Amino acid sequence: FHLVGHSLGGQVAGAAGSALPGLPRITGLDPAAPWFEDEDPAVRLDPTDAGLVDILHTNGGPWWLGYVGISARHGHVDIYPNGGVIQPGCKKPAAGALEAILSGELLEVFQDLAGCSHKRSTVLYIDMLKKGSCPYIAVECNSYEDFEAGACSEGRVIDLTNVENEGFSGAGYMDTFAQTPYCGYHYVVAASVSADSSSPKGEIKLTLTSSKGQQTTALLVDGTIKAGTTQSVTHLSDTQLGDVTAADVSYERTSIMQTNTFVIDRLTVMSYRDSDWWSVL
Ligand SMILES: [Ca+2]
Repeated sequence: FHLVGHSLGGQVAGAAGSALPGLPRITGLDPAAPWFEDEDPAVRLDPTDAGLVDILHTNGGPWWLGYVGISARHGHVDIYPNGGVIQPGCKKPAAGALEAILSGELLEVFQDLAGCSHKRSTVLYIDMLKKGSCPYIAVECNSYEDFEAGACSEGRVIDLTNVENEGFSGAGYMDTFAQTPYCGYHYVVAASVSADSSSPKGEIKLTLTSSKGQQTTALLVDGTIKAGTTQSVTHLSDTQLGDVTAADVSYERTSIMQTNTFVIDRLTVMSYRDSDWWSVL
């Protein structure tokens, strides 16, 4: 048996598991937080409820601010798509509340708010079961911020369509798109900015072209471009790149008072999935 439960159902699956010794697996899809988070493991989903407890967190946060799911790790495997709080294409509760008041469409907006990020866990899970054209992987990392900054390029890569055979225990992070196909190809893009550059403020985008002609545009920096450092980012591409052979740099400065010369000495692109490195000088 493999129990899969969404929201309150995730907590119910935990209760069922604690009453059924030997249950092999429970998958919790954004298990509900109100009245469960920080409570005793006996009354909530926890790793003792099944041989493998894996959780997708998609709307974790304080329930009094409108979030529905638990954000803390409560399983053997805890996966945080897009950081696990707000999903792409969904609104933050506070911003949505303002919109609801302004538009007068309170009921519609609140229904959308309560559901969008929270329900995304079920949408993603069903998509994973279908094993479609793009990979569902997550990367072991200490935090979503580190993952986004490309700091976990050596973290373990977990195949989410095969969690039961991965033997992994810990927290994993991934990005998705706002609509189907949600999954994509994760890359670390890292650029060494020469020490004799200025450190201007602005936005750097890199359009990478592979030898087979695929292209993707990564936002490398949005803020201060730090001279003498390596700027890195995790980028989700909708196409699988082959060898990256060219990179077009676009720079939009946000401060007119500063000099804005910077030199990228070295650019590397790594696929999390294949762990192969390519260099573009
Ligand atoms: Ca329990």
